[in-house]
Amino acid sequence: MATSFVNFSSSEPELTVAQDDQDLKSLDMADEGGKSFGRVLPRPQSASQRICPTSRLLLLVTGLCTVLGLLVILLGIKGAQLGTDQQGAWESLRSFNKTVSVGFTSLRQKRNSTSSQLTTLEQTLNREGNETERIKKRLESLLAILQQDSNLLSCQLVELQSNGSKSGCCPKGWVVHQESCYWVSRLQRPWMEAKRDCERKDSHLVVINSPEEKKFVDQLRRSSYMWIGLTDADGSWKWVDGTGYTVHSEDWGDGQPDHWYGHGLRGGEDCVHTFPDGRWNDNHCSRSFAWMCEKELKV
Ligand code: MBG
Ligand code: CA
Repeated sequence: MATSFVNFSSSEPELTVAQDDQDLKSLDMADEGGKSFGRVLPRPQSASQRICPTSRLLLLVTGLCTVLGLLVILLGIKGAQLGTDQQGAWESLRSFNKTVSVGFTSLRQKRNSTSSQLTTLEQTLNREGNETERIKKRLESLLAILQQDSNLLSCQLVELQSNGSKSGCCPKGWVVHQESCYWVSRLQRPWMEAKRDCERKDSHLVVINSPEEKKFVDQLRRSSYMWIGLTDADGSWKWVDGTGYTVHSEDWGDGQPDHWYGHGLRGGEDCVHTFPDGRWNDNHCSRSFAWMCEKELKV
């Protein structure tokens, strides 16, 4: 036996109460044909089934409106909160900016002040430096005078103590080295005149006794060509103090001594002078060169 149910779907809004009655009747008739024992009561309807579709639509719209309203209120509250937060952040930023600006101004002032202090300090230092340099130079010159006086005094003391037989110092203008004093001429003269000049100065033309002394003489000489106290005028090589000399080729320039006669002057070459490189050459004694005198310290 088939049982039909009334369809209440919202897709059929044209369904009316009259139609419902007809349906019920048809149900009754079906039951009679099916040997039922009495009249069947209509099934109870749910609350939603009892409300008409228009009302349901109305309810739906109202619900939607309520939800939308709530959403709008929520968004409003959120927006207000956001606005408050933004205002706070803006205030903090402004205050931070102000602090930074104040700090920057203060730093700039400090920098200016430090810069002017530095300038003043620099000027003071320069002044002090100049003054120190001036005092230093004055002290140095005083010290040099003091040194000279001290040397002179010690020389005089040595001379006094030895009754004039000893001298502890070199005369002014002479250079002390080891136990000798040396003097270099500015003029140029023939060898014999140079020799006599040294003797007038209570000294002799330089006598070189060691490679060390040769090095010192080379450093002291002003001129490239300078007479020294070596000659073979009497036939053998001797120093002016009478000591003999044996020729060592390393002392001489290439091919020297050669007693050269090619100069056209009378005789050969008997007097010795330095070449620019410090090595020696025998030359005609009448030639004019600078010369060096030496005197031993009497100590
Ligand atoms: C010269 C010397 C001279 C003689 C000559 C020989 C280039 O030097 O001064 O003394 O030795 O050389 O050529
Ligand atoms: Ca020569």
